[in-house]
Amino acid sequence: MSDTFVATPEDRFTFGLWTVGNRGRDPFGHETRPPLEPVDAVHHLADLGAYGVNFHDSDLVPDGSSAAEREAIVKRFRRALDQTGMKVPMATTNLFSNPVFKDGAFTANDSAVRRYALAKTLDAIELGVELGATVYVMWGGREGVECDAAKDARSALDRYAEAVNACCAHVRDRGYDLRFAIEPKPNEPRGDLFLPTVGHALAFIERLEWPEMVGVNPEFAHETMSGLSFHHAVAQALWAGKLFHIDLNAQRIGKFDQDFRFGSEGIRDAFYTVKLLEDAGWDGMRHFDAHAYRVEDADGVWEFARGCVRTYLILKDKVRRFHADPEIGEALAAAKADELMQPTLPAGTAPDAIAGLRRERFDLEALAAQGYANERLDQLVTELLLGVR
Ligand code: GLT
Ligand code: MN
Ligand code: MN
Repeated sequence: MSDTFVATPEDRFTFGLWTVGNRGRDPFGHETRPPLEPVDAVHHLADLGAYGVNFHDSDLVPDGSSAAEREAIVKRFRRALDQTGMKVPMATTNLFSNPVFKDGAFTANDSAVRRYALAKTLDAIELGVELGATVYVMWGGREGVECDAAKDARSALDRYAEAVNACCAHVRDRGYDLRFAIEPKPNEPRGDLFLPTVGHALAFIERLEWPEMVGVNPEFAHETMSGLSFHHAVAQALWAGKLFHIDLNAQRIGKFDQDFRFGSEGIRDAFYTVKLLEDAGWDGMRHFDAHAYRVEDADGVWEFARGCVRTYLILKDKVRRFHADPEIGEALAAAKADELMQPTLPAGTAPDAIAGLRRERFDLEALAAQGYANERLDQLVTELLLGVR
C-alpha cells in the first residue's frame, strides 16, 4: 500500500466507539465479531492517525453502572486518551437501544419516558463535557411512529423542541462550551422518523429558544436513503452556518441504512462532499459513522477504518487536481460556473435598481440557444475520478 495517503491528527478524522466496535448484528442475524474494548479502539484509531473518538454514554459506561464503576471506566479511558493524544470532540446519548424507548424518547407519549430520556441526556452531556466534547449529537432513532393515529405529529415536535431547549438551558446554566447537532434520518428503525431530512431539521432549529446553539449533523447514508443529494444537504447546512458535525459513510438509494465504508458507494457524491468541505475551509471533524461489512473479522475492521480515511485523502487530492487542471478550468468557464457568484442585482434592490431591471431588454433567442458545455465538464470529472487525469 502506498504511503501517500496516510492520515495525521491535522486531518481531523474521528470515529465513534460504536462504529469500529460494531459487531455485525443485523435484524436477521447475531453478532459476527467479538466485542472491542473502548481503550483498544482508542489505541488502534490513534495508530491510524485519527484525531479523536466519539461515543454514546452507553458505549463507554454501560447503563446501570454504579458511580464507582463509572469513575473507574472514565479513568481508564482518559488514560488511553492521554497516552495517545486522542481527543473526544463529540458525544451523544443512546436513546434507542433500551426497550423503554420503543415509543420514542423526547417524543414518547408517556411523560415519564420523556423525563427519563431527558435526565439520561443531561447525565450524558456531563460525561461528554468531562472528556472534552464541544459538540453534542442528537440522533432521534426512536423519535417517530408507525401508527399515525397514536401520535400527534405537531405535539411530538413541541415535545422535541422542549427537550432540546432544556438541554440548551442546562448547558447555558453550567457555562459549558457545547453546541448541539441534530442528525436527521427519514426512517429506520421507526416507520417514519421526525426531522427526516436536513431541511426539516434546519426549519425546526429556527423555532427553538436558542437557535444559535443548535446545528445539524448530516449523514451521507440518511439523505441518500431518501434519494436526496447529500452534498446539497451539506451545502445548505454550510450556507446557513449550521454545519456543526458530519457523518461520512456510503449508501445506495432506496436501501436500508447501510453505513458502508466512506466512498464504497456514491463516489461522485463523496467527491463533491469532500470538495465542498475543503473548498469551504470547514474546520469541523471528518467523522466516519460507518462500520465494517458483517463478513469481516476483527482485522477487517481496521481495513475498513483505513479505507475510510484513505478514500477521504484520495478525494481531497482529486479536489486539488480539479482546481489545477487547465482543461477543467476551461470547461468551468464554458459552463459559466463563476458567473453564479455574481449578484443578479449588482445595483441592489432599491426602487431605482428594480425599475432599471424592468426596463432591461433581453435577447431571449440568444440566451435560449447557448449551450453550457456540461457534458464536457462532467466527463472530465469522471476521468479525474477514474484516475486517467
Ligand atoms: C447510530 C445511528 C447513527 C448515529 C449514531 C449517533 S447512533 O449508529 O445509526 O446514524 O449517528 O447517535
Ligand atoms: Mn446511518
Ligand atoms: Mn449517523
